[in-house]
Amino acid sequence: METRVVFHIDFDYFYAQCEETRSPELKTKPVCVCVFSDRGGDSGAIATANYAARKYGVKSGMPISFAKKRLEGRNDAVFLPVDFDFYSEISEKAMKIMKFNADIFEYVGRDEAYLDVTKRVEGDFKKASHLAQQIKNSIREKIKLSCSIGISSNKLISKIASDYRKPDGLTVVTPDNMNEFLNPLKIRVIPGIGKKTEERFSEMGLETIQDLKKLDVFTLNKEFGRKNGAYIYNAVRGTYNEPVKEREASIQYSKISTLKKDSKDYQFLSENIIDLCKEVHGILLKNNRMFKSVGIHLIQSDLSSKSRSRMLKNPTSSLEELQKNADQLLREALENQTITIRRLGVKVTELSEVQGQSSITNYF
Ligand code: DGT
Ligand code: CA
Ligand code: CA
Repeated sequence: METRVVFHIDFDYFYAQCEETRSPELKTKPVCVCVFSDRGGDSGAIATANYAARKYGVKSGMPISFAKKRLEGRNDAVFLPVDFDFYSEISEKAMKIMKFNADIFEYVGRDEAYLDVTKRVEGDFKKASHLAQQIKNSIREKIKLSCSIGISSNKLISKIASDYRKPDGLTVVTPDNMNEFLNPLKIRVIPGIGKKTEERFSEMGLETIQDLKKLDVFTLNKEFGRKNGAYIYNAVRGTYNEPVKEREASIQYSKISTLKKDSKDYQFLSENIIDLCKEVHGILLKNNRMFKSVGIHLIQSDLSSKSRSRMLKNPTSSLEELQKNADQLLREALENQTITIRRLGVKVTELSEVQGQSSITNYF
């Protein structure tokens, strides 16, 4: 089989770095990007933090109040609310540069993607490393963003490699030095292996990838099930062979709002859903898009949430269609509803461009 050359590209401290691009004075300060819950005050969690804040132990997922404690000594620390629209805008621009430089481009999420570049570098890892450097330079110049890139012959090792040196890293793992690279790494670097699995291996006296190679596929299957067993078996040997698959970012438009009062009254909630649909529809119009999937999101008074979505037969840009579907989803979601709802959201996905100016008017 031909050796592939695969990049995994991951933006460094993404949300926080986006904030730095629009306010460069933040660069020297600890920056925490927060998902504030609407309880007010400091309730909510840290989405991510820049490296200045990480030095104090601030981590993704940590309660905002914890992060504030850790940064108590730094009166220049900054806590900003998330601005997903802005991060998506930046992501879209950076993804364009990547796509332009790939034979096959696979979008993974706002801040990461896989690129198969085998053809354009003719299977040569030296050329690949040059190309990666060019991509990094281009993203830095045009978007003021740093990223880390891992290069190897398969997606999994590239992902591990992009995380190996951060921020602004470039790690090349050729087929010849693959084992040398993998062997000493902690088991936890394998994507999908969480704390629990790591602990189980640790109880068996296994800490590194080299240790894991002692287990045959039957033992792994018995311990973790066939699918996971095979995954781990191949992962540690560099024989995980999922190809890079063409995939574009799936854009979605959504609006969410906090209700004037917590309620489980259908009539009241329905009026709110209808208004949210109007707002979402405004965004669709502005972007000249049709949708094929509608979803609603209910955040209940205890902050737990419920979602419902449905796929339509055909793409449409009709407001009436949007409202009808969102309203039906609301009815479904409210069956046997016991606690009240605090926030409501509507989203549309599976978007496509409205072809031609005439068709957009036809839809109304
Ligand atoms: P790094 O390690 O330099 O790649 O840092 P990030 O922040 O880019 O981390 P990554 O790649 O794991 O995640 C990308 C973005 O996803 C990050 O900027 C914010 C968001 N995110 C990650 N973990 C969490 C989390 O626990 N909660 C929330 N709300 N967002 C998160
Ligand atoms: Ca990242
Ligand atoms: Ca990431």
